[in-house]
Amino acid sequence: MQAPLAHRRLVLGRASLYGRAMMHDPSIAYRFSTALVREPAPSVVDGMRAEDRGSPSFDVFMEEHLAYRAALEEAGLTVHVEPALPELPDSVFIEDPAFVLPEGGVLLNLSAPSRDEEPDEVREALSELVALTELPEGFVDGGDLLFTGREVIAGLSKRTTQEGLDSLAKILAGWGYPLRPVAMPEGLLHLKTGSALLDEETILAVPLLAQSGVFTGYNVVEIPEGEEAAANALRLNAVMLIAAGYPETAEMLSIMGYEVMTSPVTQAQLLDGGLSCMSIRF
Ligand code: CIR
Repeated sequence: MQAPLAHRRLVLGRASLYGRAMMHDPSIAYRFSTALVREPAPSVVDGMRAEDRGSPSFDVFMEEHLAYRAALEEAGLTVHVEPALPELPDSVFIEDPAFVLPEGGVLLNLSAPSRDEEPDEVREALSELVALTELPEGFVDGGDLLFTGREVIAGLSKRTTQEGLDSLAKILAGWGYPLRPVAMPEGLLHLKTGSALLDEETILAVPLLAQSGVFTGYNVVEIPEGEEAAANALRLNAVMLIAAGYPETAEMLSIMGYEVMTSPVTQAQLLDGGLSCMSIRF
């Protein structure tokens, strides 16, 4: 998709697919039929956060979760809802314990001790929907994995280890996808806290990540200053779903030709979460 002149300055590098051997149709990275989500439990108010800006309200979290599920459906996905797990406060962030590609899914290992039982809890539901394998060693959070259709860009965050990425790379190699580990700047929990796929050649990112060079080979669209939280977004079929409350980002993407939908995630944001973290899409 060609950016209009007003937004060309936001495009830092141009991707060229010329000459690249393509084994897969890269639009598989945003064509989805199914999502798995987990209801928040009342214990979500005790979820982890890097900085305490107040605890979420369970009632408002639930309302926003319902709106999120409706948005996924409106974007064309069938939503499977897993029951709340009161003993695991962060389990609503179901993206982290598993990673699913068109070829199958991988149950990951979470390094945060309060979250280490979450992969076990998604095993059953996910194995009914996709062929599932397990990460043999190391730690990887799903929030650090950005699938672009031709490769997986993987953030070496405080939660994700090189050992984990090495063992994930072996699984992905069997499916024909290279894994590219990238260093993460300070201040971002996960790679997808600060970036999202817009299309197979284009990534939306906070300036910190956009300017760090981790997205070499892609067009990079920078989030407007002050709206950094809008980078935790989701391309879902024809729709770009962004968090409500970021008008400059919404306008920029609309002008670029994307069909923008919004959904509020104010309570998830208090726990360093957002749109991407609350579902597994495939
Ligand atoms: C955590 O710290 O693990 C949760 N409070 C937030 C997880 C967000 N997940 C994501 O970005 N994929």
